[in-house]
Amino acid sequence: METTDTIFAPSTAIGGAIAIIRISGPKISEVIQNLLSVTLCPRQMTFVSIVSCGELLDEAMAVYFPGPKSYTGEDMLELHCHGGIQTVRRVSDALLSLQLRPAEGGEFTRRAFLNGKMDLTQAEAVMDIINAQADSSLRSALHQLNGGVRRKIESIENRVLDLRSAVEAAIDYPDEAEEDTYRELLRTLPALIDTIDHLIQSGKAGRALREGIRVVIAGRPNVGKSSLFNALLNEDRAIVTGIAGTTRDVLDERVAIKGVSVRLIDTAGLRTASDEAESIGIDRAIQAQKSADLILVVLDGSEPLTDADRNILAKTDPNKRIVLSNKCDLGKHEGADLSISCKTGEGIETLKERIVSMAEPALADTTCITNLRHIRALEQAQISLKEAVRQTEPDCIATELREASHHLGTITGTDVDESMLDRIFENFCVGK
Ligand SMILES: Nc1nc2c(ncn2[C@@H]2O[C@H](COP(=O)(O)OP(=O)(O)OP(=O)(O)O)[C@@H](O)[C@H]2O)c(=O)[nH]1
Ligand SMILES: [Mg+2]
Repeated sequence: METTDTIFAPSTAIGGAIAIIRISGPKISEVIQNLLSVTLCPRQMTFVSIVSCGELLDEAMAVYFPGPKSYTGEDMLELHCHGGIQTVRRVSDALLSLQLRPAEGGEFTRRAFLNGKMDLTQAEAVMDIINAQADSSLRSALHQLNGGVRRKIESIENRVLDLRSAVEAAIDYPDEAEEDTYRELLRTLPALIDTIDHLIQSGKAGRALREGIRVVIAGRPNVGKSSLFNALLNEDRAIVTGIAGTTRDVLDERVAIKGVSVRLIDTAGLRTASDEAESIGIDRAIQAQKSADLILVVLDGSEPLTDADRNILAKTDPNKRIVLSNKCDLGKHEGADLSISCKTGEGIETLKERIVSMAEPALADTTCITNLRHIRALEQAQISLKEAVRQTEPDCIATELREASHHLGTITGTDVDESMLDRIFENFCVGK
């Protein structure tokens, strides 16, 4: 793509103390000459007056990054102006009058990709970093920015490429030796398919966890589930009463617990329902438990265990639950994992730590591929490779392998078209 025009955009949010305007393209020297009338040392912040048509627009700091040692790989200039919409407007007008163009969302990063400063997974990581809601998402995006995903995909791409050259050699020079070479390599294909499968599965799991681990609060009526829901959310979200059967529907709220994104789910108390609404609520509670990453089983410490409690304990997986003895201000069950009181707040902090520590091993794996586009492309590549295993004719095998290479190439960006780039960068913010 031709990138001969010079683009600019404010890169900071309106309303801050400082507004950074980024400029990239061949007209940087002209901008410096016309608006700053100083010589800027590369990569050195310099105090400047921005003057257009004899009028002072702002006193600012400027940094000049000559290409290719810049973010986009082109000549770049950053103007650190005073914040506020008027300054940004006046400087933008001056840049427009020099025939510069306002940048589209993600255009700086798109240029960085097109100029070979980063591969596509790294370009996408830039946006993931900006959008990261939880600490674990940020860490995984940084790993991606660092080339972690690219390296993984490239190693798979190389193995497919080796196989392709062997098969294509056997097509071009059909003799026994060539045939043996590629048959040998073909035997390694199932292992490669397994590797891809592992990447897809761990990627999907990691993705789900990053979107929020599902923590379901379960227990018989009136033990304090909704009180716990409110305590973990730090707000009075669910209705709490002394009457058993208060919660009817499933309540679902997002909360960050010590940097981990959690989908907290309050459910109806499990018992024989007294009416239709409660019965539906109980069915939903059972469904919610099935899809939980973690279940908080709440017992009422002020009362002896009942059959309903024992039933819930029997039906939940000990590896996926924390058994809580609530109302410890009144009494406790010794067999529980932790005693808490939603009334006094006792044990709630410890509970938060336990929730996070149960989720952490999975979240600590920052190396998994969590971008949906990458997962989809891996799935496509896997389909082609499986097809290659099934084929017997070298021609057909080569076709499938080429297809697999193409799908892998779309991930790192060695094999993408304009429309795909448009789709990827359309969600970027302006100035990045
Ligand atoms: N003393 C004491 N009372 C509590 C505690 N936690 C909850 N309660 C009380 O227990 C009663 C039931 O609390 P809820 O949170 O509505 O219980 P629930 O498990 O959601 O009940 P259902 O929605 O009916 O299944 C309320 O009167 C709460 O005030 C606690 O730690 N100590
Ligand atoms: Mg409730």
